[in-house]
Amino acid sequence: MSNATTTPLLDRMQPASGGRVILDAATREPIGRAPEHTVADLDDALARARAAQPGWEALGHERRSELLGAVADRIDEYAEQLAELLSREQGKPLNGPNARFEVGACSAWLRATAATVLEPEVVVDSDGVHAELSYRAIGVVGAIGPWNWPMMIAIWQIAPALRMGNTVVVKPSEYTPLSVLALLDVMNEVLPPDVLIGVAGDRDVGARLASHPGVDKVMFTGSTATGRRIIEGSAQNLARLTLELGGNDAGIVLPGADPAAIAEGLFWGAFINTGQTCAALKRLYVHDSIYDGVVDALAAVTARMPMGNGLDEANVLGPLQNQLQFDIVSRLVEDARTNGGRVVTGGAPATELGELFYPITLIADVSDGLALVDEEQFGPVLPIIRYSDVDDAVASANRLDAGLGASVWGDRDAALAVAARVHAGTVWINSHGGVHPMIPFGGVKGSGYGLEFGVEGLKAVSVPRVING
Ligand code: TXE
Repeated sequence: MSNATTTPLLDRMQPASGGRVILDAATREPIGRAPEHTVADLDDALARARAAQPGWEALGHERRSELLGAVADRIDEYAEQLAELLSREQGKPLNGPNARFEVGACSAWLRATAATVLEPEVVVDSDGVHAELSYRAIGVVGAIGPWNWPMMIAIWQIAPALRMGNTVVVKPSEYTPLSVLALLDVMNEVLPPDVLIGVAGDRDVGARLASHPGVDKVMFTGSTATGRRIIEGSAQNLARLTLELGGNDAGIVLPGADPAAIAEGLFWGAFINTGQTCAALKRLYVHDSIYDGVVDALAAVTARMPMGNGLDEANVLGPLQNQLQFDIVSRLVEDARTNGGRVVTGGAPATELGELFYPITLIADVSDGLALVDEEQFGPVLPIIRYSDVDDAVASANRLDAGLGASVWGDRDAALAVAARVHAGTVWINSHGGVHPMIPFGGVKGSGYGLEFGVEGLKAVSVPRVING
């Protein structure tokens, strides 16, 4: 199998000279160069976005929605090229809930966002008082994204912002600029000039975007450490913030749950995108009565999920995207082993597949306090912890400074009662990590603040205006 093809989309993004060489995550061969924009380029982009904003807002909701629908159609036309580029740069396979799925989510999200309406609300209408709350565009939105779901998360930030009449400057992760720039290139075949601009720079460009006086709102998905810096930056420009800072989602499997029935859901909850997902299941608490059954059932599912080069249709799991993340995963597994964790499957790099491949690794018989449990692994390893009292499992789920998602598995009524005690932005019942364009999504505690998606997501990229009288 050859993965040396280049897509026409990739060709048309190549800078005339220089640029950052981007490697294929699976083969570590160069796939192209990404432009390296500077802080001066960013200033220029923001000025252009500012100039374009009033015209975009003036088009009105209906026309903007039409255009977003046309953008979605155009993404669909390029879907296979986009998916191939994403697969090579990010590492996720074409097949499974991966690259084609991600590109499909981009157009689906655009269409759903285009169809969502944020109605004005009459808040008081009595005793001679009439007050109405409505929303209008903020202005220029800065969108700073990560490398794990680079296209989909960019769309999560862009779609509501454009829908409400803002213009957007996007700063993709330095690990995955090509995927995002290609997506923007396709979108810009439809959108008016300067409504959506990509600036592919490093952390300095990100920091400047977050604190720039020409930015009114920052949408950020990335690490908690960077999120804190963005908050500091916003002291300078008073930009409003939506911060999605990852998490350390707990899953609680209740007594009585059927291990065979839930194993595949647990597997994909933990290992979608080879574990590199913000709202993935990252620590699993299983009741003593079914502990061995759940571990065995998860191992059985793992055995039938092929990992390898993403362009091979057989594969549904890929490499880690970058060396840093590979090193984090390796370190956490070694530490768990040293501290008594039982490696059920995996446990050492899969070097036969390539430099950044790490197999699905299940580690049993561990407890809270272990680094693998307490830190976000963001990769293909899952600690499985035994509990005997549900109160202890809830306390464990809530003890960390993270609160993006969580899940409870078992009888629905019992699970709902437990879910009500879990401190997380979303608690899934008998599944983990599914998102929907109309269901608000966002974290609590160290996972950040602000909601994305649906009507709440539109409010987050708007400013309120009360008409009183
Ligand atoms: O994130 P960063 P990285 C977690 C995961 C991973 C860790 C680091 O645990 O190991 O974060 O990943 C830009 N001002 N997640 O290094 O550094 C940067 O250029 C403004 C969870 O990729 O936060 C990039 O575009 N922007 C996460 C983006 O911020 C700055 C997904 C994210 O980079 C900046 C990915 C600054 N001072 C990793 N510094 C999730 N929530 O799912 C950097 N950037």
